[in-house]
Amino acid sequence: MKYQPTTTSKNTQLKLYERMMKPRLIEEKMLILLRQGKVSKWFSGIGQEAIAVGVTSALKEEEYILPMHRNLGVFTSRNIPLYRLFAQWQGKGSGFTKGRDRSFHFGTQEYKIVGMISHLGPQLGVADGIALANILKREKWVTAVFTGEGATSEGDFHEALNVASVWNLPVLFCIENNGYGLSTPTNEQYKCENLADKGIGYGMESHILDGNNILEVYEKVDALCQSMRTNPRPVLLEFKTFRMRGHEEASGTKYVPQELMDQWAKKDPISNYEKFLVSEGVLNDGSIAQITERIHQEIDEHLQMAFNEDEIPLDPAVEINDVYKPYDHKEVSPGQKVSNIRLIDAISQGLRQSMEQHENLVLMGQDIADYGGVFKITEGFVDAFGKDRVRNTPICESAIISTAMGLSINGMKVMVEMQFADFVSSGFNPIVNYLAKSHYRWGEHADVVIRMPCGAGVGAGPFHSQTNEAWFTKTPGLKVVYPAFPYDAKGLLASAINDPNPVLFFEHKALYRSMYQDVPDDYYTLPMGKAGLLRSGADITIVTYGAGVHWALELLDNQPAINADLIDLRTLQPLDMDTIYASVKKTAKLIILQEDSLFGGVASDISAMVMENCFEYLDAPVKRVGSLDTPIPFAKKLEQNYLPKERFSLAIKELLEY
Ligand SMILES: Cc1ncc(C[n+]2csc(CCOP(=O)(O)OP(=O)(O)O)c2C)c(N)n1
Repeated sequence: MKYQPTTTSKNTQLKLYERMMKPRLIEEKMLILLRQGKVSKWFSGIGQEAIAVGVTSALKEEEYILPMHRNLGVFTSRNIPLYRLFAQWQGKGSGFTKGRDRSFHFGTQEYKIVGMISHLGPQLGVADGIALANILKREKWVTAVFTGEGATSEGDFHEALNVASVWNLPVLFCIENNGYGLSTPTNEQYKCENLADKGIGYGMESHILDGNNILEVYEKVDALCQSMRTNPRPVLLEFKTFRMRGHEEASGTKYVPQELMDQWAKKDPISNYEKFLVSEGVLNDGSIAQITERIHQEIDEHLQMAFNEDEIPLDPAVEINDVYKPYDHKEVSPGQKVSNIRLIDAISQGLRQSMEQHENLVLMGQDIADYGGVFKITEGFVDAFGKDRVRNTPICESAIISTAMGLSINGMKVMVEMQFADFVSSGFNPIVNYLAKSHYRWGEHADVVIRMPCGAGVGAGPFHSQTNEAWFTKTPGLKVVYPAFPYDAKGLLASAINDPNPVLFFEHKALYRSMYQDVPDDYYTLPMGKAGLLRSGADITIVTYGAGVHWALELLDNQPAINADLIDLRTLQPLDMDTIYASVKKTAKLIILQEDSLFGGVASDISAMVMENCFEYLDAPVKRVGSLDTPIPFAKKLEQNYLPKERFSLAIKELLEY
């Protein structure tokens, strides 16, 4: 292997050598421990050290780096004490996840490292968000993110590169092309000659680098970072390298031709560099032995510390308490002056006032800037707050949700508008796996509200009518808000934005322009997790939310003989079970009405909890009423037939007569 004449100082040359040796020697130790059953899975980066070490060494300490599963050199080059890494791999308390996640699946704000989630691709969009926050804060920093060549086949790769390019974000996208994605060779993964060529399609500068040559990696990345700091732009780098061991240790390398192994063994980034440094007089046998011995000693000492550490004590309350970031709701009382406005106006007003409250709040969504969004909720916002904070996005829900995560990691608050709640399925993965799980996994909250225009009754068919809250109430780590009235919507939206946890905020489209109420003009907040008791009666409890509230009110207005408690849940996570229990203990009968199709919805869980906790108080089985278990049909009569409004009045009659 050839090393070009170098501008890198001898000191740095030596530092780079030591930085590559450390992960190599750690890995060699881990392979022994793995065979002894003392560590769990191991993803080897042997032979790829020059990339992680070179890129990390070219970045400043303040600059975020987002590594993958073969990038131990990122963690060691940021000088994380080794015992903390070892503890992480053993699931011990000194690690970064309280034993909740394994290997490199963690981040640390202290070292400005944001680790991966298993799904690989979302990492790239998170880098976009971090870089965008830097731009908005006028910080001239680069963000580096890694991906394997296999994960470039994920839509997230395409989406994240496109967003970075359209928004001109200073992200260094580093593809480690190591020949195989698990057992799949590159020719079964992509068809172009070089992955760097994909840069052209995104209008993005790209380069191919020899990933096994530390000086080439370090010098080129260093020069690029300097240039990106003064002239912010994304850059795509393809590092050619090779995976010298199995996908993970247990899986072997039988499918890799021996010639390839032999050919790449000759290109080992450490032994070649070592020879070069010896020839340059930077290293000699004595100093090599000294460095090796010093690192071995450090590894042994720190391993002992990790082994000596006790297992994490079990405490279910600690586990439950760490799912959400603790947050004290601050009540801001509504002012006296009110105006009679529609649900849609209340949401728009609440959002506008939150933009005034929080200078770091950024809005993102399709067509939300000059166009004002398809429902016009952000109309006029660009004039008031500028295009930096009110951002039109390309059509790429997954990358935008990941970008929102990155913005939050880097100190911003975010509201993402789904054009329709139905389209959230295209951003489902980062919501349920990244936003929802980060606080529990490594203590990183996701300060993101996702607004969800939802619901049927507008003749919009299967893909513009769903009320898909149950996809999210199932997922620990998310909060779910579902107001039925303008007053609640405005106050709860302000609270959702204040809350540092991820919140899905459902807004019923059929109520947007039909529902009026006197709403305070000024900013105010309402607490989450408090249901509203809209009517009081002794004979039956009706629990519902969203459009269901208005169906129930209509029924009670038309049939005054029905003597019911009517509970509007307002938020589904947290869920106010106390109000439900208290009412059921009084009325002895419960009917739960939801617009969502029946099976697996919120009503089912409420029913189960009431059966478990109030069985002795009940005079009849709990009744659930929901939509048909079909997709939502378009034609008016079919849609009416699908929705539970008619069935609700029959069911309540039956239950009263039970
Ligand atoms: C969405 C998703 N699909 C599949 C997997 C299983 N998986 C984990 S790593 C991997 C191969 C990744 O290959 P590449 O991106 O080239 O990275 P490398 O492992 O070669 O470093 C696969 C298939 C996963 N983790 N996530």
